[in-house]
Amino acid sequence: MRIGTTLTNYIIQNQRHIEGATGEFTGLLNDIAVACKKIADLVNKGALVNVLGATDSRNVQGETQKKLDVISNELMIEALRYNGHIAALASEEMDSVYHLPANAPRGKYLLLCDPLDGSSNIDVNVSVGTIFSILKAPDGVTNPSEKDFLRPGTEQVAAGYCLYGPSTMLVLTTGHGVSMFTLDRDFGEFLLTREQVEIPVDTGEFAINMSYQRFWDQPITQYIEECLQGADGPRQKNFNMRWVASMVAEVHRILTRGGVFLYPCHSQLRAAGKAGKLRLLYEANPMAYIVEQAGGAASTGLERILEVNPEEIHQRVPVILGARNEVRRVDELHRSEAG
Ligand code: AHM
Ligand code: MG
Repeated sequence: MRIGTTLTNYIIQNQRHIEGATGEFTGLLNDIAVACKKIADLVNKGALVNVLGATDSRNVQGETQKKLDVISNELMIEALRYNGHIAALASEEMDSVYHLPANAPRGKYLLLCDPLDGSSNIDVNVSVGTIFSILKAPDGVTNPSEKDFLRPGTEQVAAGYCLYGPSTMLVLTTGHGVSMFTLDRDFGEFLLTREQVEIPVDTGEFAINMSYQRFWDQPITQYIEECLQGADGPRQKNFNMRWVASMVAEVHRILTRGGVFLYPCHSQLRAAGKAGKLRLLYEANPMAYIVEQAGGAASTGLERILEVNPEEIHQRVPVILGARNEVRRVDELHRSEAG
């Protein structure tokens, strides 16, 4: 499609690939884009509009919520509530499923989102992002319950993220490759800037939070050790390392110049309920879908992320994603450990 095409036009033209799609899908993506533009505006204004810092509340995972976490969640709900494109919504910032008001029209989609991922970075003016995953509501269900959201990532109709960085960018897949749109603030529109994104199968760059090294399982310890040995070790090449602590920024870097990202399970912390950090339904699944659509791979080490059967809405999962050959190597190490 032509570079500079608006997101709306792009979606309308793409909708024909989606079985049974009506204008509802276009409407839903437009709603999400509107919420993202509003969040982008606040992230951009920051201290000028008093949105930095923390609230007194904690989310269901016990994490202190930032003001912008709460505001972004409200903006997402506000953009979707009365438009008739979704049947319900689930978010990192809400304990349970958000049910639409009784008088709101129902749509056929379910939205899962992390309204502002990487929010520990907000106050230090480093990139953050919104992540979203779209599922179809089961036929005939107008008031979905939590179990209707518990579906493997392979069932996603679309997934995307919006990165609030030096540019605001919306990255989207509907299962036919990955496209990138950049927000033109003069027009107030997301315009297509890149299509058919491809992640190189090999890389010399990994991303992991090294401070948890003592909690890693053996396969992760061995993989990182191999990378660190560089040209003198079994990999016979040097690796560089990055850690932004903002998954959206890490995935965006990987889509742009390659790399592998790891947020493994911290087995020794498992008893304390810390088996990894990232949530399956609204962080790992949408990112895994995008990465696979760009020719990369996404695994827990033991299985393809998109095939994990969810048991609860805020479930956590180990995440290894990016360059296909690196993810394969990590999988191989897990398999040889399992014998
Ligand atoms: P959040 O949803 O509470 O912002 O947490 C998710 C973020 C990811 O974006 C990032 O990869 C990770 O947390 C960083 O975690 P850590 O601080 O352990 O390095
Ligand atoms: Mg998050």
